[in-house]
Amino acid sequence: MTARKLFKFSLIFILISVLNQSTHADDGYRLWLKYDKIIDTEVFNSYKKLIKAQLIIGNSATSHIIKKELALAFKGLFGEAIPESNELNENTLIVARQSDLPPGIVDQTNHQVMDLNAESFLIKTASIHNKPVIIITAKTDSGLLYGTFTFIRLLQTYQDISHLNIVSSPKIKLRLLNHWDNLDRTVERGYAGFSLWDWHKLPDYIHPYYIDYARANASIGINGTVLNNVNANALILTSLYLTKVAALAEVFRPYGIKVYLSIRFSAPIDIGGLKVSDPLNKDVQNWWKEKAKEIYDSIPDFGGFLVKANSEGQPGPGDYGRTHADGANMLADALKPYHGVVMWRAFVYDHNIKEDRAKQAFNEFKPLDGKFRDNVLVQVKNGPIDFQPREPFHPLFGATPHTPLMMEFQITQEYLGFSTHLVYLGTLFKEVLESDTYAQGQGSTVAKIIDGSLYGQKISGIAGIANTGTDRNWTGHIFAQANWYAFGRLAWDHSLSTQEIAEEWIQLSLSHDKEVIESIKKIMMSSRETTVNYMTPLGLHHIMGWSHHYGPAPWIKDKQRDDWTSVYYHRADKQGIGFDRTETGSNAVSQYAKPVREKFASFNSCPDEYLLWFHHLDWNYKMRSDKILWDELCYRYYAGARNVTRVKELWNSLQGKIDDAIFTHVKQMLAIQEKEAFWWRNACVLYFQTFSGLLIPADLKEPDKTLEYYQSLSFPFAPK
Ligand code: GCV
Repeated sequence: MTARKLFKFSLIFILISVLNQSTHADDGYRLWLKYDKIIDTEVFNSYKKLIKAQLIIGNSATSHIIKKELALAFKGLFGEAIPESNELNENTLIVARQSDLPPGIVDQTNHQVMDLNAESFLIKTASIHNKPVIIITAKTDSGLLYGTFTFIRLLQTYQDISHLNIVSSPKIKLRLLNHWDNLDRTVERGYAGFSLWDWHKLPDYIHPYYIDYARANASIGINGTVLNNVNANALILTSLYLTKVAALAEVFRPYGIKVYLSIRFSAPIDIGGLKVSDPLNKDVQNWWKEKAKEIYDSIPDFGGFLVKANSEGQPGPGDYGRTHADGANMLADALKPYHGVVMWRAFVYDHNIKEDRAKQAFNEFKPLDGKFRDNVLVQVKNGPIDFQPREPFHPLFGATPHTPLMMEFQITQEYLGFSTHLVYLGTLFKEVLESDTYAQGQGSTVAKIIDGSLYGQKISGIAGIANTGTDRNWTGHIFAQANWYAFGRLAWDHSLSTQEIAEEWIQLSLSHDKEVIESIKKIMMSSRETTVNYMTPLGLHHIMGWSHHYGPAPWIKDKQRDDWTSVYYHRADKQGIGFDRTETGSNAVSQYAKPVREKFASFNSCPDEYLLWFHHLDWNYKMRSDKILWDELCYRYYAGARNVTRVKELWNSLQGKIDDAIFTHVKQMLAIQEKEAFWWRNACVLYFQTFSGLLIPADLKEPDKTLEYYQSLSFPFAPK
């Protein structure tokens, strides 16, 4: 080889090595289960000392999954496999159901395992024949799997594992994702591509991401999935589709995930050839019984039905003059022999009732308390309108001692910037869960109602509208993964703090560097408040683009329903702004328990966050900040937008400290978010100014475009 050629080859070699080091492009597919090699030598060595072999006892499908997951994790984290063992050696990791534990170990764990429920687990350092070991044990396979994922998470987050004694049980029984996925693979309010479920190729083709979806969910304790949209197509219940559903159920089963379906109430007519779907009609009742039997024949652990009825044009028992309880009970009776549940949604508002939409669910469901079968849960959105950036908690929480209420959160960001805006929802979820309803005196938090502890209810549940799709990174925005993650972690344990969840997620997904973690945590923790400020500060709500809900449009009026317009909600006029929900207005405030009612009803005690939700106030109303309302509104809008710029700068300072591909992805998203935050700010301030007639405070920069410009924008193909 000539010197010239040698030089050329060396150059290429150096170039390839440099590229290999600096352009590890993380596409986000691995979510929080990355298992990248441990970079901290001290941690690495301590783990290598403590885990020398793994012994997994059991022969079920779940045991095999556990074995595979641990092998994958060890290979990634340690760069090499940890040998599997058939016997107990020093520093062996033992994973076994309680009933399979070797006798010496049983003695050391028995009293703790006795307290476990079917999904709980114990992770413990112990010794057998004087040899130190680590044990993961549970009563069931699901518990073991949760314990395994928790143990892996300890390693991923570099925790000390030399003295472990973790007992963990889920606080809520049903922890579900709700997919608003249609059979044609579009996703209602989905911003991350198409539906994950490839119905056309099912049941024969099992896409590998079904398995990764199950792994991700199991790793955070989610134990159920409603596969299809609540605006349901009855075809899902035909045998053609049930075979496909059964195939998915089979994939998910060993991961402890049950499959549920949204049903269309008129299915007996749509696909059953009946003339009615009246819940009191014998033929209709029998049709559902037969259908339940058919489902359970192929999916023995089928979870049950989710129902949207008599809401936004969906059919329901009301079509026959029957109540929601009549409808729910008919389905509950059909599912009862197989231990299935009905999750009946409280998101209802009637076309013909001229009542404040915020009041309608309470008005319809409160009188039905105690009338539902014991396998019915009423699923309630977190607030009384519709997943707005901020709403007070739904007044039904606490109001139904005899009916278990299931929480419905929206993980997909329909009203929070789609998947383009970085908004960490952990803080929103937590704010709602910690709200005190005072239903049984102080401390009657929403969380205690949801987990069943306040009224001693036997079933409990929480659902999150999924933000997943076929986008390579699953959720559109890398940070939207954190919302899926936070939902799962809080569903398992609502006492976790949102900071600790954020920190955990950052370590699992982005970095172990302390400064980087702190910067990103700062970004995440303030992100929801920032968004509220540039979209709907001070309790404003429902002022977004018509139908697709993209961008600001407080000027929307004259639609087929008043309560689908923006002007209905903000009620701005020359005198002031806000929806009077006190006695002098719709009196929605009366639906809350006394101390809450009193707090919200007086503008002196009503928190600023909910002020315009409950009150119509003068533009010159003096706020706590000493500013007049108009000025405060402007400052909030400007602060929100300004904060996005700050976040952008903080993010840019992280270049080179996190994966390049992720850095660039988020950087571009933040640029869009910044543009849209300024758009929200300008459009809203200019529009409300037409009513207030007041100047934008002098220290704030005037918007550079006119209101007419913002009103002229249209987005015919915005996702919806
Ligand atoms: C699935 C809102 C959304 C609809 C959604 C509905 C619901 O109105 O905009 O897309 O429909 O809530 O939760 O049923």
